[in-house]
Amino acid sequence: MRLRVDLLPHGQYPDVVMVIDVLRATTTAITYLERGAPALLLTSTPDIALAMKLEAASGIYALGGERGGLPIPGFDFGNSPVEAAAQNFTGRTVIMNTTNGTAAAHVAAQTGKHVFLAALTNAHGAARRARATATEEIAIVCAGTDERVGLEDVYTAGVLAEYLLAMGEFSIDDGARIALTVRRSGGNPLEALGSSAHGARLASLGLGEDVRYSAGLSTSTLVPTLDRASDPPPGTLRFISG
Ligand code: 3SL
Ligand code: MG
Repeated sequence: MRLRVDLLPHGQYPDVVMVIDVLRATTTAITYLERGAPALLLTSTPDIALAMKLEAASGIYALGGERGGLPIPGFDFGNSPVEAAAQNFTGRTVIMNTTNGTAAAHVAAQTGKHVFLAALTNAHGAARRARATATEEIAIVCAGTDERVGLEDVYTAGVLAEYLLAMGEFSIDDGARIALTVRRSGGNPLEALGSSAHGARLASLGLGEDVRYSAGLSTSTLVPTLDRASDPPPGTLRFISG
C-alpha cells in the first residue's frame, strides 16, 4: 500500500483521497454534519451556491462560506466551526463555498475513487476509514492557501500519516516524510495551528476561537464522504456522513 502526501492539490488520484483544509473548511464541514445536516453540497463557485438557494423552497438549504476569511454576502453563515457548532442543521443541506478547501475537494473528485474530508477533529476516524477502503494508495491532499503550502495542513497530514503507519505497512513518498517531520517538530496541535500564517491571520480577524476548535484532536468519528451514487446539481459535490 502506498501513502502519499501532496503539500498542495496536484495530479491524479487513483484510489483513496483525504482532503485537508484544517483552517477551516474541512473542520467546518465535519461540524455541519455533526450538527445534523443530512448532506453538504460543495460548489465550484459562490454564484452556484447563491442560485441554488434562490431556486429552492426556503429552509431546505443553508449557505456557508468565506472570502478573505469573512462571510460571503448573501450567505447565511461564514466558514466558522464555532458558529456551526452552535446551530442545528437537522433537515438542512449546507451548501459550502470557500477559497481553498472546497476547491481542493473539486480537484480530488476529478479522479479520486473515494474522497473523504479530513481534519484534526476527525483524524483517527478518517485514517481508519481510509485504511479500510484503500486497495492501492492513500493520498492525503493539503489544500494550502492561495496555492501556497500551509503549515497547518501539513501538520494535520502528519497526524493522519502517523495514525496510518500505526495501522500497517506502507511505502511512503517524500511528501509523507515532510509531513511526519512537521508533525514531530510542530508541538501540540494548538501550537502548530497557532504558529501557522493562516492561524495568525484568523486570530487577527478575531477568529482565534476557530483555531482553538480546529486543534481538537479526534473529537469526532464522522468522516464526510463523497457520494458518488447521487447525481448532484452541476458544479457541486455531494458529501454525506460516513
Ligand atoms: O480557504 C478556505 O477554504 C478557507 O478554509 C479559509 S478560511 O479559514 O475560512 O479563511
Ligand atoms: Mg486553509
